[in-house]
Amino acid sequence: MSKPYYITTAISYPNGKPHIGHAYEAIAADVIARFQRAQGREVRFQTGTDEHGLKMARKAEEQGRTARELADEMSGYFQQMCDALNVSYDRFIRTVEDDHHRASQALWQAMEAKGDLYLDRYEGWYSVRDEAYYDEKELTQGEGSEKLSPQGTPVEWTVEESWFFRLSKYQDALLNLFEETPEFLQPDSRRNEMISFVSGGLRDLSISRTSFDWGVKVPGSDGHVMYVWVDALTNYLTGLGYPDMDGDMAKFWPADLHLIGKDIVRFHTVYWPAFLMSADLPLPKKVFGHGFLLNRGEKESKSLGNVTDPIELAEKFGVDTLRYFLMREVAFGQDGSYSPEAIVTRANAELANSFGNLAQRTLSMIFKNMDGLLTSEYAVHEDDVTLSNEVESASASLRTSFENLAFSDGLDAWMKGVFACNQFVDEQAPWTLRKTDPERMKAVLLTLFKQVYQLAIAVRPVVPTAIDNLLDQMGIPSDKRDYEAAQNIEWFERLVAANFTIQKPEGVFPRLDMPEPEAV
Ligand code: ME8
Repeated sequence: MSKPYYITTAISYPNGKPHIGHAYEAIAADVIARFQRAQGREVRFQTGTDEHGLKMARKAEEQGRTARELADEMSGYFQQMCDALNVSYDRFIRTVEDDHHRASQALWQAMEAKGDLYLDRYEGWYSVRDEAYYDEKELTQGEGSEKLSPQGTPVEWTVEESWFFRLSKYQDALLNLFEETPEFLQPDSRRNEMISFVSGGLRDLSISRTSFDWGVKVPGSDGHVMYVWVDALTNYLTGLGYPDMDGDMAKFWPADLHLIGKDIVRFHTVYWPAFLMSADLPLPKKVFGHGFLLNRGEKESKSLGNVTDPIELAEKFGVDTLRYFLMREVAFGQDGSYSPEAIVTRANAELANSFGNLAQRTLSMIFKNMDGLLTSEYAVHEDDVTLSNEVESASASLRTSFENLAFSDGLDAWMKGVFACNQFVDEQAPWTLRKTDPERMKAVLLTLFKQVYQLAIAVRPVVPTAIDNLLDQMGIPSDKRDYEAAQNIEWFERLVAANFTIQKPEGVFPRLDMPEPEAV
């Protein structure tokens, strides 16, 4: 049995509706989860919402309702988005849930038992938008007397009694971690940023607040709620039943991958491993900080009026199209840009005209010229072997790239396999063979059928609905849709030996119309 695999996304702040960045992260994590399942691994996949903290409390106050009401409404939109985008999570966690409060308090007590917590007074800068503390030296001057965080958000001077975590004690351990286990934090550029941040000196971290009560209560300390990032990070343990160390904790912890955006790398690779070391828990194997998605090169914001609802985008272009575009267009780890024209161009060129056309041509020729009936009794030609080697190598490259989270490279390799097949169709010209050498035509179509199957299995984690639709038409049993089945196709020979027929094919990747230019 291969090892279980645990993957998480960040949990989103439900202080508004989800945006395209949230969709991007959820889709990428889903592709990884499906890819690992296709490799035969038992996967646990968690996503959810991060509902406590001052940002939520203030937003609710602005709207004249309770934080819980705001959280209940908005969290629902995040879950709907995941469902609409076919995100195959095992748990959608909400930090207001009881088991999460228990897990956060247990982690707190473990850190306290280690002697890592003490009560003091916090005086310093806080950004509500980032829910983060900053040192004076990290700030820049905004307009007038306003000071800004490194993320460009306003900070406010905060003075209150607070519990502190001895973060400074973990400085050397963290530097060792970055140096000795480079795969812990990827991509490399982000690791360099964190090495320089930690080398600059770590101060102890204020981890409780007394000026509001929207959070997890600090055990045994009336009036204190936990700093929202302490409870937020703990969600990764809650979902596995922590503090119970048997069951899912034993099976899935440490996490294989925390997938997060580049703006929250500090929390996940400095604070989180320090909390875990303090509580004597193993560290996650990898944290990957992906880039940001921009709308035509610009950050989306309410003031620019360019905020896109990811569900509308999926409804307009198709869920699979959006998933494919996001994984294909952006080099994972770097920032990327999207626009309706770029989505349509990519989908038409690669999904509709290349792969979709290949599948449709192959299946309709089998349907029309062979009554949909495949058998395996044809002489194999050298060209057939060459093509299947090319496709095999494209699929193997996709798998290696996906293992390294290089989705765009993997899909590029996949397209090479698709091109090789389309070239084979043109060269072999089965429509001519139909008259000149019908036996060879059948052999060519059987070869193509097998390659379409291979290419479909390779890309299935990215475009699951369209591929399942195609595989249904091809008559591929549902338990033969993973990498293991695609690598060892003896079952296929048995299947075609017994009157194997395909259905009348229908295209699975429609050609999309180019959107009208928007009126300015
Ligand atoms: O940071 N492109 O929540 P969040 C790509 N609650 N990714 C983006 C993005 C964009 N334009 N904008 C945001 C939080 N993200 C915390 C996380 S985890 C214990 C707590 C990513 O709703 C962002 O980097 O602000 C993060 O990974 C996720 O979306 C949620 O962001």
